[in-house]
Amino acid sequence: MTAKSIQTKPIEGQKPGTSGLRKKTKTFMEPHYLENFIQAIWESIGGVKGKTLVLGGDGRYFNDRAAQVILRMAAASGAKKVIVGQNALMSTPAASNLIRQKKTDGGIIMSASHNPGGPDEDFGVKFNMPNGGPAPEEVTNRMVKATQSIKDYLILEAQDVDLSKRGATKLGDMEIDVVDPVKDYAQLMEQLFDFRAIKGLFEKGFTMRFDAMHAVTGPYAKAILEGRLGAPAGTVVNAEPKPDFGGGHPDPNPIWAKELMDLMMGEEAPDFGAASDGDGDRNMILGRGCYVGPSDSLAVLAANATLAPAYREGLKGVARSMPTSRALDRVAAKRGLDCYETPTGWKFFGNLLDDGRITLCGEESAGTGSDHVREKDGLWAVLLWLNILAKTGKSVQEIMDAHWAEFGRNFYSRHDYEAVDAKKANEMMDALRARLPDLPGTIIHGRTVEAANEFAYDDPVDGSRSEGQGLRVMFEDGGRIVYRLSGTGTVGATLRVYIEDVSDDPESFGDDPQDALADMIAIADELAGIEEHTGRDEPDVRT
Ligand code: G16
Repeated sequence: MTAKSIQTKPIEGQKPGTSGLRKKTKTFMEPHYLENFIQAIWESIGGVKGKTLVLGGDGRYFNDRAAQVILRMAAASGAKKVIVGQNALMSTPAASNLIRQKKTDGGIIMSASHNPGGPDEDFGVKFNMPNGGPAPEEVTNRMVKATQSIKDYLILEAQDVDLSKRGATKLGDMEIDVVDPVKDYAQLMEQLFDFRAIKGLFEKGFTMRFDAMHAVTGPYAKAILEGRLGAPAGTVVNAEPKPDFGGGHPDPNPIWAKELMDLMMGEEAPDFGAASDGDGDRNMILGRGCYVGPSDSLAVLAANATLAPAYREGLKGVARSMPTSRALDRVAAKRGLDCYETPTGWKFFGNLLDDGRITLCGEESAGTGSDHVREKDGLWAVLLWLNILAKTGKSVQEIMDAHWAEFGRNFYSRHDYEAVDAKKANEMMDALRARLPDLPGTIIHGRTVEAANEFAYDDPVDGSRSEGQGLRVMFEDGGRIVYRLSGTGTVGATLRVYIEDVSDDPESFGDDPQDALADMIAIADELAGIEEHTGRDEPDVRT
C-alpha cells in the first residue's frame, strides 16, 4: 500500500460554522471536497503523525464512504491508530466520551446533526479536541486558512476496511480498532445516575416513549432504556439508524417530532416522552399533556441535579448560551451558583468545564450537558429527567408547576425564518445594528427599552474575545428579544428570533407561550422590520 500525494486547489466556502463544516451532501461528494477539508484539519492540529483519533458518525448518507476516505488519509499521514465505531456509527456524546476515556488526540465526527440526510440533503464533518469538545475558533480559523492555500493531500491507495466487524485490524502501518459504539457510553451513564431508582420506576408501571427519529441514538436508547433499565420492549421507537432518517428531519422539536408530540398530547399518552436528534446530542422532553421547552428543561435540571449520584455534592456553577432564556439565572441566583453567558455553540462551554467553573450547561437549541463529556448529550438529559422523576415521584407537569412556583416563569419561544435570502437577512441585521445605540429609553407597546447591544464574549479562562454574537434588546420589565443568523444552515440564511418575557404571577403559568408572548412577538417584528425585509409574515418553525 502506498501513500499518494494528490494535487488539488482551494475550494471556496470551506468554513466551519457553529458546529463543524455543513454542506449539501452532493457538495461533500464533489472531487477533492472532503479530502481538502480533512487535510486542512490535519494541518490545523499540527499533523496526525503518531496520533490516535476517534472516528464515528450519525449514519447519514455518505457516512460509510467518508469514513473510508478519512481512514486512508489518516493512514497516509502517519496516524498511529484510529478507534472507529462499528459501521462507522457513533453518537457525538459517545465520541466525546471515547476521546476522553482513551486519552486520544481528538476525533472526527461525521454529522450534520439535526439537518436532514440523503443525497439531496446535508452532510457535515467536525473535529473534536483531546478534551472531547468541539474545536475552538482558534483551531477552526486555522482550518479555514489551510483550505485556502491547499495544494495537495495525502491518501493511501487501499481496499475498504471492513467496519462491520468489531476488533483490531490494520491499514498500512496504522492500527484500526473497530469498537461497539454503545458500551463505554452506557457504562458512563450507569455511573452518573441512580439506575436502581429508575428501574424501580419502570417496575411500578411507569410508561415512556423515546423517539430516536431513525438516527444514531436508537441503539444507545435501546441498550440503556430497554436493556439496562428494564423499560418494556417498544419503548424506543424509530430505533434503527437510516441514511435518510426515514425521510424526516432528525430534529427533536414539536414540528419534526410531531408523532411523539401528538401522542403525548392525546388520551393515550405515556408518563414521559423524549426524542433525540441525528447525532444524539439534542433532546426534547415531554410529560403527559406537557411540552418542556429546552430553556426550562435546563433550569429544572440545574435545580434538581443533586438528586443524581454524579451531582450529589452540588454544582460548581452553570452556563447557558446568550439566546437561551434566563430561567437558569433564576435558579443560579437562588442557589448561589455562578452563571455564565456564552455565545451560541457548545465549543464556548469547553473552557468553563475544563477549568472547573461549571458542572452543567445548556442551550435553547435543545442541548443540555455536564462535565461528564464536552458535548451536549441527549440521552444524558433524558436519564437525568428520569432520575429526577424517580426520586421525587412527581409527574413532569407537577415538576414544572413546582419549578415555576418557586422560581417564577420565563415564557420563551424561538421563531425561525428558514432559507431567507442571505443578502436581505444581512441587510435587516445591519439596519437593526445601526439603530441599537438609539433604542435605550424608547417606549414600544408600553415597554421601555433598558439596553440594546451586540453580544460579544470575553472568555474568562483564556481571555479570547468573540464578537458579533447576536443583537439583543432588553426591556425594563425583564422581557428580551434576540436576533441572530444561524451558523448551521446550508441554504441561504436562517433568521432566528428569540423572544422572552418573565412572570411571577402563578395565574399566568398555564398560558401557552405563544399567547403569553404575543405582545413581544409583535414588538420583535416591528423593531427589526422582519416582514418588510424578508417578505415573510410568519416563521417556519416555532419552538
Ligand atoms: C449546533 C451547536 C449548538 C448550537 C446549535 C444552533 O447544534 O452545537 O451549540 O446551539 O447548533 O446553532 P445555530 O443557531 O447557529 O444554527 P447541533 O445540534 O446542530 O450540533
